[in-house]
Amino acid sequence: MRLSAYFLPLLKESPAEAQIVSHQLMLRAGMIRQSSAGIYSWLPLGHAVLRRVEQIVREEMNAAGCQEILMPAVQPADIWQESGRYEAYGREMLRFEDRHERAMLFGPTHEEVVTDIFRRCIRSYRDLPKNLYQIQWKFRDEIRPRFGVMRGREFLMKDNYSFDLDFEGAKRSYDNMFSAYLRTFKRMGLTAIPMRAESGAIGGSMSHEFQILASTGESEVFYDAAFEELDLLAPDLDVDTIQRYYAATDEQHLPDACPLPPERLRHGRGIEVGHIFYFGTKYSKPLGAAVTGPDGEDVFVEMGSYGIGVSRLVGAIIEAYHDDKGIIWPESVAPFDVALVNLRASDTGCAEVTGDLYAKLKTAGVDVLYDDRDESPGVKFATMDLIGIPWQVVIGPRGLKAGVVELKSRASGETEELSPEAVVDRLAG
Ligand code: P5A
Repeated sequence: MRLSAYFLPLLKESPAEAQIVSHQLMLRAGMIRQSSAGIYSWLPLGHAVLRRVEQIVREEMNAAGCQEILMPAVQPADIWQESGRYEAYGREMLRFEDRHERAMLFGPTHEEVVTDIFRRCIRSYRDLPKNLYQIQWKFRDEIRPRFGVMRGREFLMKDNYSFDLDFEGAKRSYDNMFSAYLRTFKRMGLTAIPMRAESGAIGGSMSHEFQILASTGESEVFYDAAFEELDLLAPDLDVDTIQRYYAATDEQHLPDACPLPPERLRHGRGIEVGHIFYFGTKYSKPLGAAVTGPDGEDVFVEMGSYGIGVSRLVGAIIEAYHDDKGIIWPESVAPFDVALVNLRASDTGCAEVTGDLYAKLKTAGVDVLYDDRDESPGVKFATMDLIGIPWQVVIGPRGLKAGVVELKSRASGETEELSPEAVVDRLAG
């Protein structure tokens, strides 16, 4: 992509309404624009990151044995009346009527819809277990939408739902999701600590939130100092062991009942990027989602639901990866792999080498943003540092005399001089 043609509306100043760094940087870097309170448009740069985050989530869900579906954003009220949540959900639910005066709503979550699908399609225990997921926009009319995409009213969630015959199966599904979440966040460069949590409006008896530690996080968290050393993906560390380490959000943490000695208890703030629930038959019973069991008797299915805040993650990653110049994308979610910075667009030699590099990198499947604008080096560096592409290739007349260009890492700031051919080999390798 040539920067001269790219839709990238950068802002020089941090907008006054943005209180935390990720929100400021997303606006300044032209990733999002607010449409109304808590509702955003995703512009090309932001959209590219959102899609990459979504794709990692999708791959990990598929690898964990889940199947992708897509349920409607707009739902009928009657299934919520059946589950008993229609009144209970309160004003966070956006409710409206269609032209036939049927009560409808914009889905804040999908337990009812998926249970309705299940009860109409599955009859026998032989069809279990099942685990269905979607990546779909939700709407929650939050009292206080804030921090940009972190607490939006419209937001993108990956939600999945497991169906099992009994508690043992449901716990296996829960633990399977628990591990999949640790892997998913790790691939984005994030360490998420699983914490015992309240199950709130979703309900149920077992629940973990996945929290990224960050001073700007909305959750107050308490956890064992051991988490600072633990490799949560170590092959010899099983889910039960991780679940035995103490970590809890403030609603669950009772200072008097905390099993940790004071010197091992850490207290901080976190960003909740995922939340998983086991709730047994809370929805299957009222909605009548039963299968015929091995002995011929009907059994209400045991369910759990599992959510990842896909759009929130984009903000959370920036909270974890930035400096005073801008964003520093982990390679796994970066909107482009590499930026080409031509220091002298008017110099035919520089333009030729940059154009050639651009073509070769693209052919090799590398995603390139080519700054072909006629701007000063200072403006070009500031742009690339702000938007955070992991690698910058700087092409200037002085280097070209010696046959080299500069390869710079956004994260470490380290530079290396290489021939243009070597740059292609390195980045395409
Ligand atoms: C689990 C999947 C649920 O809704 N039902 C389906 C369950 N859980 S949850 O905790 O309420 O939400 C899951 C994740 O969605 C993100 N999230 C939000 N992101 C941005 N803005 C919001 N207003 C918002 N609300 C929830 C969080 O990451 C949460 O963990």
